[in-house]
Amino acid sequence: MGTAMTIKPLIILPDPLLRQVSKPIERVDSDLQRLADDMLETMYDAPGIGLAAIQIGVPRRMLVIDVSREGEEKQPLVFINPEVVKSSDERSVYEEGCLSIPDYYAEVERPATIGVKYLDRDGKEQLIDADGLLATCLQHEIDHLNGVLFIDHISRLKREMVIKKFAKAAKAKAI
Ligand code: GNR
Ligand code: NI
Repeated sequence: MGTAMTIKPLIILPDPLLRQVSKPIERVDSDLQRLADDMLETMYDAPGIGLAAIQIGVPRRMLVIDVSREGEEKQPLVFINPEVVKSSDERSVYEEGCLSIPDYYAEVERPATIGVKYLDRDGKEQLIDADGLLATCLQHEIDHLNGVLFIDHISRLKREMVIKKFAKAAKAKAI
């Protein structure tokens, strides 16, 4: 029985996979748990505080998050088929980045607090009230499940500049 986790290659802009809507997960089995563990390993290696399955090329509705700080105990979280069931009128602004859009950062405004219903790594239904960085990160990841990127929340001018830059870089790499 192999238990070693695998670091998977990340999908980068402008890969059209990032615009795909991910499909619900029908069964939480050992294959899915292995995928969750590989996603956590890939996220920690990057390093990042969240990762959606589509970022490693799997169009399924699962994401992982760990917003614990460096030096603190790790707090890996697995969210399967997450659904936002409530969100606050209060907004908060964070400087966001994305492992699929390396080295670009921008401020994004989102609901400060959200409630999310999901299945955990054991397939058990859970409800979480999230605020702060966890709320922001959860919304960033749930966006990925719907083919939405954080640059979709910034100005059109900035977004088009970023997309152009990454399209150019991909073209140069292909030669
Ligand atoms: O590592 C990440 N950091 C981050 C910072 C602010 C808001 C969202 C994030 S998520 C990002 C990892 C990632 O791209 N997840 O999809
Ligand atoms: Ni991202």
